[in-house]
Amino acid sequence: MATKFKNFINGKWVEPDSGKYFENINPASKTEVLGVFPRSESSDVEKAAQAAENAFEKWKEVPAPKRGEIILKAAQLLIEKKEELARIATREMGKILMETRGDVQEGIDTAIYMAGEGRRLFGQTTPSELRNKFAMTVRAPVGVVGIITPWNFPVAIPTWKIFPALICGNSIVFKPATDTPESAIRLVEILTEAGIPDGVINLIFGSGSDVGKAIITHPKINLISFTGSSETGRFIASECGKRLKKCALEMGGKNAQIIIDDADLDLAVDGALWGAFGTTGQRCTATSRLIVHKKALDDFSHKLLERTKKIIIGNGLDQDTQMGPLINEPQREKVHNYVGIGKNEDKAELLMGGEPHAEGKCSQGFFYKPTIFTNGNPGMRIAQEEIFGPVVLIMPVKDFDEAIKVINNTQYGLSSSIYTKDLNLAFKAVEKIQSGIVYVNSPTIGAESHLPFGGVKDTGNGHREAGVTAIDIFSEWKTVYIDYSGRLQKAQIDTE
Ligand code: UN1
Repeated sequence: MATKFKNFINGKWVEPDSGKYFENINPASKTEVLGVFPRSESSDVEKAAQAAENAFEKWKEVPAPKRGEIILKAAQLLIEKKEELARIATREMGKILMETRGDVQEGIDTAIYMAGEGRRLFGQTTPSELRNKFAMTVRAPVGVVGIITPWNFPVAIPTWKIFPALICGNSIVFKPATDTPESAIRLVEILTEAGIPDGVINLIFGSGSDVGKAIITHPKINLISFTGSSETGRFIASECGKRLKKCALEMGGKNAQIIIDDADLDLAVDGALWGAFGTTGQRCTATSRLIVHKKALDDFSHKLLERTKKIIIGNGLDQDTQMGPLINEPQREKVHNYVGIGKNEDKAELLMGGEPHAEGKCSQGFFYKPTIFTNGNPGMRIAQEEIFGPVVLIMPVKDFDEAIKVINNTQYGLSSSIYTKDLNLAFKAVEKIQSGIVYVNSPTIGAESHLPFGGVKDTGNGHREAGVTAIDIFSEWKTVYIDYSGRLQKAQIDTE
């Protein structure tokens, strides 16, 4: 019998009002049920929001350095439980252990960074335009925040949101993805063990259409922080817009790596493999386009194919596995559907893969072969739409200028990369590429937790997670003027 898990409201594990549950299965072995989790409804969100609102009153009064000490304790517990958490995450979402260890490490890094923010949370002091008047800014919490997270980074992405939210003094209603619920349970257990008071973090399981929508529209929830598709992000933005509610959205990507003909091609292939097939291509930052200078095309494509053929596909818990399954059957169907579209697109040529991988034990999971198309051009749907799978398109270009045009020819703008030994071209690329993150001589994945993370165009709505910019999401600026002149001074009017 699979374990039955519960929601977490006001410091207690509680059944959902509906009394209904859903099963979560292992994408590498679909007959393996990992647990049953609440199918919650808006009434559960209501209780969580009320608990969060009550808890906020006390939590915001706790000095930020003290909040930081609790977060540091959570970092220590994450370090102790890193392996256990990584294994849970691999079983839930399929990526290989090396990667889920990295996922947990990103959570640890964020916790350590945000614990330190408790002793910074800097405002500004600046001269007033008037005499005997003092001007400064301080940060205030936003209140109750709604956190809605995807399954591809079941530890890192929730921590990117939860730790800055907590250090700023907010309380939380957290809805994790339905494919990775146990990772969320373990994270909340760690926070509780570290000393986060009852009601400050509340965890509600269920679908986006029930629980997600109830969080987004709830009048007591003042901010929504979401990572997921641009389609859902648009819905959230419009619902928040109607209510004048702040929302920070991290959405899709169609990230590309440029390979100039002077590049170290072996290094560029290392980067392309990691970028395109790491996490089975299921990262917002995954490389889905390889923009290759014509002179390097044959060599690069040949090296890439030879290396891709050697990728070992399998259960992420097995030591030898290099690429795990896709998250679920609908995602595999979506990927396969895009492969079909690619095959029918004018001039695109399938070099390898393009079908499910169902050999041996893999027949039990949602595996898909690493897939490479070539002869791509920006007009193709597989060059424009986010696939979120192990599918990459090679796009030949005649020179640097064309490469820049092609890389920018997308509705998205998260992460980009260029491989070249020419310093001038590297700097030109940094300037001209329209994306939130640019890498030189490294792949499109590899963001670090103390630097801003996010994108332009349809990838984001102007916010950046991680680093100090996350503090801007989870706090409000308060501007303070202190007049110690003892008389009425009129800004913009008095001259003395
Ligand atoms: C994501 O894909 O949603 O740079 C986050 C990276 C990771 C974070 C990715 N550190 O790929």
